[in-house]
Order: sequence, then structure tokens, then C-alpha cells
Amino acid sequence: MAEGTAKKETGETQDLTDGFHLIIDALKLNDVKTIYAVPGIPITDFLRMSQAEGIRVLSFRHEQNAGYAAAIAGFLTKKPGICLTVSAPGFLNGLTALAHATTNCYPMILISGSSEREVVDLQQGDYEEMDQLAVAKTMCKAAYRVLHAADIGIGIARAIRSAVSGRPGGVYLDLPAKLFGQVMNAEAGKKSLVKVIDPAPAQIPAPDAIKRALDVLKGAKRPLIILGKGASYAQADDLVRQFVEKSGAPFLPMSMAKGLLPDTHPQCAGAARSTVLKDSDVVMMIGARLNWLLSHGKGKTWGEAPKKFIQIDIEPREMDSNVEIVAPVVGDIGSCLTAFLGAMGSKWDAPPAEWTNAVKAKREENVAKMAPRLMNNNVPMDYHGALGVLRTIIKERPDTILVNEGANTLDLARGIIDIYKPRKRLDVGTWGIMGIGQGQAIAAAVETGKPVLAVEGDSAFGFSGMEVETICRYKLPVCIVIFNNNGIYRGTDVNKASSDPATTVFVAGARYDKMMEAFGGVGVNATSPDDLKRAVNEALDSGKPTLINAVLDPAAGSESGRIGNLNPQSALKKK
Ligand SMILES: Cc1ncc(C[n+]2csc(CCOP(=O)(O)OP(=O)(O)O)c2C)c(N)n1
Ligand SMILES: [Mg+2]
Repeated sequence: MAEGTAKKETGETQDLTDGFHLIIDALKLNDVKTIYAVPGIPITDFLRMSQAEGIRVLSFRHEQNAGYAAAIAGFLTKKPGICLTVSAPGFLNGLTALAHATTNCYPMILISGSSEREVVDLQQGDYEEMDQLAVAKTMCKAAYRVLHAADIGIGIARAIRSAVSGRPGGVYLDLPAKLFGQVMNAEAGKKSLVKVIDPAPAQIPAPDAIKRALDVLKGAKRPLIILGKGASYAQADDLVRQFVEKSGAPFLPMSMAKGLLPDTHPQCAGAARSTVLKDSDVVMMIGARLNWLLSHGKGKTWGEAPKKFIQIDIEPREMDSNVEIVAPVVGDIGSCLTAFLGAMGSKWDAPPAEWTNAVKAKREENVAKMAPRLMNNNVPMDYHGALGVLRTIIKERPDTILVNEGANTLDLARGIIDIYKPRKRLDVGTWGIMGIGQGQAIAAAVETGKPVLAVEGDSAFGFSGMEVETICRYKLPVCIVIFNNNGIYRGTDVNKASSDPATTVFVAGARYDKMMEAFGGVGVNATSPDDLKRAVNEALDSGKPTLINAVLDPAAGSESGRIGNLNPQSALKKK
């Protein structure tokens, strides 16, 4: 039990414990080492006590960022990332991150203090009154409330198991203020705690599903493997590599699966994406979903040729979500790939050379086309010049974790910066959410101890910019590079109707680097690729919190980056 266990002499001189300590003990028993939080009633003392009991508490400036940190911590560690907030407004601030975690299949637990049940339920206007459990339910995988100290152990165990088992996701745990102060017999309290055994049990695929899938793959003339974020999450890196190499098929990594095999791997088809999506005849999805990011598996992107889909996913309901899956394989990725490798035997025929050579040729053509643009030293910088430099830096420092958000800044960095190791690229995920930058950078540094390079559009940065203070306060090895093109997509829009600025432009020539200096970090204003290179290398060498304001040509970006086609157009306009 925690050293701080409340002891109270009663008539029977029994040892007592309280809700505060039972929660801490339950978290520690389950290996929770870090909490991402914003203090306030009713959790201020709880956070102090957690810190005193050896849990690392990262205290943020806004709950949404603490939530994004917890979510990505879950992705990186396969354990639920814990975000702690106060009631109503704090809870709501954290809720976006909880929904984001659920959408992206990151295990996370949002724990929020809440106001008095009796008052909240009668809607009598309590301090920060809100029926948080009801609100959270639609946003997450599971939601629970604990009312009695004796149920804390079970409540936390349920939350952990719900977050990490099967398809991971966000879980909400509601802890009313009164619970923290409740006391109970210390011995009984200790016994009530639950260590979650085997929180994410292996899910072994059925042998006939494996055989069915291999039969389809064997019959392919133009196979393609798509690796998704789920494959990264699984931490079955060697199995992924062995399977891809044995299959001989080109593979396409989704953005957060980049680095599972290096982007420079001979089978990588990242630079020939449109060709492989169009021309493949059998597509094997490994931990990837046929959602909007893959045009739902149909339409122009996928070409005319008939296509068969094999899908490996832990969630049975993912199958046939958008198109027919001829060979569904339900199980965890490690178990599925182990079964595939076993069933493939020692001899597996490579796909026809005609196909693999065609993919290779396309890839080399596209890489060669891009190369000169990446070497430009233009002032003001364009995206390619700036990203060319960062690409080289990541190549030289492949352990660096790249955090990436923005529109053009995201889309172009994803294509240009090669990733060499698993889980080294963390970005906006399925929703294309802006604001993950600082939260993800902080958690990446805290959870892995590796240096972090966060490449963010100037708009994207603004969503969580205040957390640079958090980065400085905890002295984290984070280097933020802001691609400052004076606005959302570009900085050139003009409002002709009034003297108000256009909606997509920001203050021209803003010096974000000064924000970092305000908190004792290093700020650099970089106007050329050479400047940028020097500043990033210095930051990564020193490990000092650094913010580089990379001055980009305001005309450099395009509307909505690569997804401008998703902007609605009036039917009227077309007449
Ligand atoms: C939470 C959220 N709000 C708004 C958006 C819409 N949005 C998409 S990209 C973007 C910002 C793009 O500008 P910037 O980050 O400067 O990148 P750039 O294209 O200029 O490189 C915005 C506001 C979003 N994706 N997420
Ligand atoms: Mg911008």
C-alpha cells in the first residue's frame, strides 16, 4: 500500500485508507507510470499525492493537449494512457481527445472528477454540474462511474481492460468528488484492488481463415500489402517484416505505419501509391481500414480492374465495412502473421516480376522527379526546400520521433520524409485533427526518452501553442519547427468586403520563436533551408526545448493540401 495511507485511530484502532490512495494504489498496481493532467477541484490533491507516490504527473495548460498526450502514449506503449481532468469544462476539454483516441484505436482512459451525484441528478446547479457519464458514453468504447471506495479496484481494472483488449479505444472513468475522501479499512481496501491479468489476450485466427487468405494471395498476379496504424500498434515488427519479405509483394504504409519497414525498403511502394492502388488485383490489409483515407476501397482511386480484398483486423465488424472482404482474418496482428508465416512454409513464390518491376520503375521515376525540388535553397523557403533538409536530418537520426500536423505541412512531409523505424511518425490520425502537436510531442518524449521533431503548420501549432511552456517546464528534448506561411493553407487570401483580414490569413511575419524564448527555451528564426538545417541539428544535439520559426513563402501552399477535393461545391455554381 501507499506510504501515505491514511491512518486514523478509532475505538478499534483499525488502519484506514481513502479513495485518493486506493486510486493511486490501483493505478500503480497496474503499472501506470504517468498521468497527463490539468489540476483543479476535485483532483488537485490527488495529483500532488500521485507525484509523491512516484507516478510522473505531466501538468498541462489545457486538458485537450493532456488528452492527446495520453492517447498517443497509449499508442506507443500498448497500455492505456491516462488523462486526468476536473469536472464539466475540464472534462469537456478532454473529451475531444477521448473521441480521437477511440476513432484512432488508441487505448486511453479519461478520468474526470465530477460533482455531487445527488445535486447533479436533480439539476440543482452544483459547482461544475454535468452528467459527464451520459455525455461521454457516445464518444468512447466504454464508460464507468465509481461511487464507493470499495469498487475503485474493480472500476480501474474494468477501465484498463476495456481500453486495451480487442480493438483498443478510449474509456471514460467518472470519479465523483466524494469518492476521493471516502475511507475504508486499509486491509479490505488492499484486497479490493485488482491487477489486470493478460489485459489484451491474444486473439488467435481460425486456421481456415488463414488458409482462405493465403489461397487468395497465392492466386494474385499483382498483390499489394497495405500496412495500417494497427500494424504499428501491434509491436509485431519482426513478424511484419518477415511476412512482407516472404510474400515478395509491394507494400504501402499508411502514414503512421511508415517505418515498420523502412520507406527505402525495395518493396516499399509509398512513392508509387496511385499505381499500386489502381493496378493491384489482390490487396491485403494489415491493421488498416478501408475508410476515407483509402477512398473506401472503391471509385477512381482503385481503378477499373476487379479487386479482391484480404483483411487482417482484430475487430470482426471491420470486415465488409465498405466493400466485400473475400478473406477476412480476425485476430491480433502478431498471432495472424505467425499463423501466416507457418502456413506459407519454407517456399513461397514471389509475385510475377512484371508487377514488382513495374512498381519499382514507377517508384524510381517519382523519386527522381522529386529529388531536385528537395535540394532547392530558395528564400523565402518553399515546402520542398524546407522538407528536403528535414528529410536528411531524419535519415541521419532515425531514432528521432517525428510529430506532424498541418495541411500542406502534413501532406508534403508525409510524402517527403522517409521513416526508418517503427512508430517514429506520429500525426493527425484518422480525423486529420489539428492540435495534436504539442501533446503528442510531450508524450513521445516522456514515454520513449527519444528526441522529438515536431513539424507543424502555423495554424496547426496555434491549437496547442501554449504547451511550449509545458515543454520548457519539463525540459523535454522537443524541437518544434513551424512552417510559417502566414496562414491556413497559405497566407495570401484577401477579404475584399471589409477591412477585416481574410479568414485564412494570420498576422504576417509573426515570430513564433519569441514564444519559446518567453519561457526560457531556444527560439530561432530560420529564413533559408541552410538556417533550418543548422538550427534543427543544434536542437537535436543539445536536447534543449527549441522552436524554429521557419519562414515560408506565403504563396507556397495549396487549399486544403492534398484533400481540396473534399471541400463542398455548390451545385448552383456548376450550372
Ligand atoms: C480541430 C480542427 N480544426 C480545424 C481543422 C481544419 N484545418 C485543416 S488543416 C488546418 C490548418 C492548415 O494550416 P497550417 O497548419 O498552417 O498548414 P499549411 O497548409 O499552411 O502548411 C485547419 C484549420 C482541423 N483539421 N481540425
Ligand atoms: Mg500555414
